[in-house]
Amino acid sequence: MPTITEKIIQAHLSEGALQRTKPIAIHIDQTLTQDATGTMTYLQLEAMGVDQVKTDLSISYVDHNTLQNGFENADDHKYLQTVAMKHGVLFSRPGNGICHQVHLERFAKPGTTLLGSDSHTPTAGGIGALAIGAGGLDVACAMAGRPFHLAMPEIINVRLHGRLSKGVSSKDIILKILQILSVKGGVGKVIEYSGDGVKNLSIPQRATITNMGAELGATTSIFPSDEVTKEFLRKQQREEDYKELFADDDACYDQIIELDLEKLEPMIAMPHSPDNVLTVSEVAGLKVDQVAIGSCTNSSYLDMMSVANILKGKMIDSNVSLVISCGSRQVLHTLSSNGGLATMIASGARILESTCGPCIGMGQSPISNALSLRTFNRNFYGRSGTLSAKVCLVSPETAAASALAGYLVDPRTIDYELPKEPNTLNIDDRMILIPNEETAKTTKLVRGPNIKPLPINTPLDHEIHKKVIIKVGDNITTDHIAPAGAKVLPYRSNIEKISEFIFMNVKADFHDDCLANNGGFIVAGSNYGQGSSREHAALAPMYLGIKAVFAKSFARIHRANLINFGILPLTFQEESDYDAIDEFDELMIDNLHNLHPDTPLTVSNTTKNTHFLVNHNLTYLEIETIKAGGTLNLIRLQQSTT
Ligand code: MIC
Ligand code: SF4
Repeated sequence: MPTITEKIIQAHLSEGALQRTKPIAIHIDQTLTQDATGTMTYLQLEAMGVDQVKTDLSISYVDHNTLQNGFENADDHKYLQTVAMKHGVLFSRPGNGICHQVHLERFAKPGTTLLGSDSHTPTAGGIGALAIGAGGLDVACAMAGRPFHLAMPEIINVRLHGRLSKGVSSKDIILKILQILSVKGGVGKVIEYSGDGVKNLSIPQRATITNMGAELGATTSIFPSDEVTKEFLRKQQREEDYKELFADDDACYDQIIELDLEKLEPMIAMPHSPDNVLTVSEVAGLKVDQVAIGSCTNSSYLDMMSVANILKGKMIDSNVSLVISCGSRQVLHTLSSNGGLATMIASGARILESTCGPCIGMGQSPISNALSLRTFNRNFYGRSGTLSAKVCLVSPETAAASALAGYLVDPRTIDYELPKEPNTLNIDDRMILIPNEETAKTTKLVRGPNIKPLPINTPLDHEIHKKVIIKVGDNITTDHIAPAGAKVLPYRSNIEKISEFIFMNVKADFHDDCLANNGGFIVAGSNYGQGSSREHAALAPMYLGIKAVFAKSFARIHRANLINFGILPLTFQEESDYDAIDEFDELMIDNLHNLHPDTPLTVSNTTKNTHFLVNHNLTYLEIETIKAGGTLNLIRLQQSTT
């Protein structure tokens, strides 16, 4: 009877039972980090006093902050390399590729659990791994051998039928699902794929779909592991990692969505949300200024070869800037051997290194008021670095065809050759450093001046009386809270500095108002904290004295991050209570030392002389964590009593 998700969870269960929405804990087999979240993760691992990681495999990728326009990025990389070699973590050097693409190619295994300090960790669901994105502290805990806590997800079954038509890609499948479910439709859920259409999708195509499950807010997404998976692993010279994995025929799902691939059209997510989806044909003809191809969503060999085949023998439009980044050194190297890269260069494409690059605003900000077509997964306001730009998300085929034309083109209307799977791949893992006993003994940690000590919260007060520093609406992303981009990312290891940028594009005074009022509260609408797993969006507000967030609802990873750093995540019982609060109202919460699961809290608005009830939905463990002032404090308390 079990689904794929239930099979993997059952095999890894360390606490609880498989009852939907109830708290469970699972053993984690593999972890991954990337540099933008990794420095904090390893500082936290060090703070826990862990000598050697306890997982089957932990790997640290450097793929986000690679501009190095100053010493900060390079210093972070050196710290990451040394801390990895000291504590038994593999290290994928800058240039080796984007974490999710490399992990899919070289390490992800069907049937295993993977926890990554990046929200797109579910990319590995394409190969049948239960791959979950989390805050860095949760990943550090997993490396320390602790189980990962989550609510047993509900499971949505998406049944794919038939085969995609030429010009329609797996990106269009996930954009269609986003149109159906929206950016909060997956919260607390796993999206499990099945149907006769699955066998017609390659592993990277499946991974594009599970990658953008993050945009649904889903806990993760997963595909079966079948003959296609086996063949992919064989080409990657790791057939021994194959394990067949299907849901039972009578598996029970909470919701079923049927999708006919033959009827699907090219889709486009319009600004500024991945669920603002239309068909390309509805908006074809829009003038395009920039096209960016790559990111962990669409940078596989087949994606790149579709692009090369479309560009072949043609020149891009004179008003379009086309940038391309391959997802991994393996893809780039293979393209350089088979002529695909030469085709791209000849067409006028600007080739970037195999990193996240423009996806996280590390360069290539488009011109003012631009329409930028990107094969990425997020088009949140401001993420490209140009506030006035309109970023749309499309498939590689739509992107390449539009780069040639200078306007948005439905790729079904053009002629090109469909790419074929390569016979051989350039497999070369020498950019991945492997730790051993010797490196553990002899490596000296290198901590550059930008790497500042971890700020730690104080235990929870019994009564908190503070002002509302900011009130925001629905679907606030962690990009709104803690923006990325070339100016900010170098400070990911320096919380004092990064706290100056919190809510920068929403309310520029947020930082100063926090300081002037000795911290305060945040009030938000639904799905607060969607998007990136960056724990800086909790850690920096904590540093500024934020004690609680009152929201209509929370995104999963951000809620966990708030708890990890001792900030109360509270939900309104009534919409009208949200409406009645204004910025700078003073709120008072008391009786906090008597927090109990399922018991609401009474909040007094002392400015307006009113009261309202909020839920906290905290488990016993989460209550202990918040009371201690966060996970690290709780671990220290536990260590001092054993
Ligand atoms: C993103 O796509 O937003 C990021 C950058 O990869 C983040 C992680 C980060 O902020 O460092 C994510 O997806 O979790
Ligand atoms: Fe990197 Fe973009 Fe993928 Fe995040 S979404 S991991 S920034 S490529």
